[in-house]
Amino acid sequence: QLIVPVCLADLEANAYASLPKNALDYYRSGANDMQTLRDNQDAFERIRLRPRILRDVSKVSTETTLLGHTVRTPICFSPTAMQRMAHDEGEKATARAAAKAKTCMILSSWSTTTAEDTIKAGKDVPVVPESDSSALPLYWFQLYVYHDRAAAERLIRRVEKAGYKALVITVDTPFLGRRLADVRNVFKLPNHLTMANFETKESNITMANVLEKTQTTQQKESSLAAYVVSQIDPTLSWKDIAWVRSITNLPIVVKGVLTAEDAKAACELGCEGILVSNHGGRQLDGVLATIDALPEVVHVANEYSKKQNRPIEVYLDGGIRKGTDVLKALALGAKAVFLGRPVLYGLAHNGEEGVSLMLELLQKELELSMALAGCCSTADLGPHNVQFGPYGSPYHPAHQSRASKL
Ligand code: HOC
Repeated sequence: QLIVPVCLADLEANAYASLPKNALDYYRSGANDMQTLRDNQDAFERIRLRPRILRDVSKVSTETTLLGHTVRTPICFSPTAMQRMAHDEGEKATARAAAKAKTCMILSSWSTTTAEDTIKAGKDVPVVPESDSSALPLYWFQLYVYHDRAAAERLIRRVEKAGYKALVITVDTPFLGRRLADVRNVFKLPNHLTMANFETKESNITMANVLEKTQTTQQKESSLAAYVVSQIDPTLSWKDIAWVRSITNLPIVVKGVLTAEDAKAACELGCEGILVSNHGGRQLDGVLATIDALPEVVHVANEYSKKQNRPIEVYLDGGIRKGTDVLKALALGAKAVFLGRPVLYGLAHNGEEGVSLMLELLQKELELSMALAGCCSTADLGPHNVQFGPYGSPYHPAHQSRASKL
C-alpha cells in the first residue's frame, strides 16, 4: 500500500513496497551487519540543537557556493550506481531534477546512462533567471581509478569535454564491501541495462563477460564484487591522486575520508574538496558515522586552508533524512550534504518528479529548521548551534569551555 509522501521516510517506505527485490536490496543494503548504515542515521539523533531566538527569520536563504559555483541549496545528490534500476529515466531524471533545483549532482562512473547524455538532459532544462539569485545547476563526476589508467584518462577527457566541473575520486572501494543480500540474490544488473560509460562496441568490459569468466571459479556471489575486482585497482595510493592531479585542471574532491590523518594527506596534495563518506555504510562495516567523523576533518581542512591560503571545502554524505540532519552537518562545518538512497527512492516514486519532491520536502524542512534555530543563512550556522552527546568528537569546539568566550 503506497502512501502520499510528506517526508523522506514515506518515500523510502513506498520504494520498499514497489521496487523489485534485486534492485531494492542492492540500494538499501549496507555491508555485513549494517552497523555503520544504522549508525549514520542514529548519530544525528545524538546531537542536540542550540537555537537562538528573536533574530528576524522572516527571510531564510540556503544559497551557497561549491568550488566557486553558486547553487540554490546545500542539499545535493551523491553518486549512486545504476539509477535506471529505480526508474527507466534514471540518471537523466536526476539531472533534470538537479537542474530545476539549481543544485549539484555527482554522476556515478557506474551509471546506466552515459556521462554525456546525463549532463545534456540537465542542460536541456531551461534555466529561469531570478533577480535575487545567481544560482545555477552544477554537475560533478565520480571517478574510480581503474587498472587500465588509459581508460581512466579517456573517461576524464570525456567528462571534461561534457562540462562536468569537478572530479570526485572514490577512495574507499579497493574491493567491494560484502552486502549479504546481494550475495544471496546473486545480484545481477537487469539484461536491458548496461554500465553505459564503459560498454561500448570497442570495449569488452561488460558485466556479462566478467561473470562468464568468474562464475566457474567463484562461489555463489554478487556479480558486482567480481566486476569491481576486474576493474578497480586495489594498489591505489595517494600517488595515484597526484597522478590524476597532474593530468587534469578540474578540481579534485576525495570521497571516502573519515579521519584527520587522511584529510591531512588530501590537503597536502592540494585537493580542493573532501567528501566525508563511508559509502553509505556499504564498505567497511563498523566505521564511524560520517557526522561523527566530520569535526576532525573540518578541523584539519580549516588549518590547511589558513596555512595554504586557499579554500578547502568539506562535504558530508550518509544518513541525511531530515532538515535538522542537514542543519547539524552544516553547523559542524560541511559546506554541503549529499544524498544517495533518497534520490533512488524519489526516482522509484515517480522519476524526475519524485526526485524533485524528495528535494523539496527536505529543502522545506531545512528552511523551517533554520528559521526555528534563528539562522537566516548558511553562513549563520556554526558549532554554537549544536551540542554533542557523550560520544562527541574531542575536536568539536563545543567541548571547549563556552563560558570563557562569552
Ligand atoms: C559494478 C561496479 O557505489 C556501490 C557502488 C559502487 C559499486 C561498483 C559497482 O554499490 O556501493
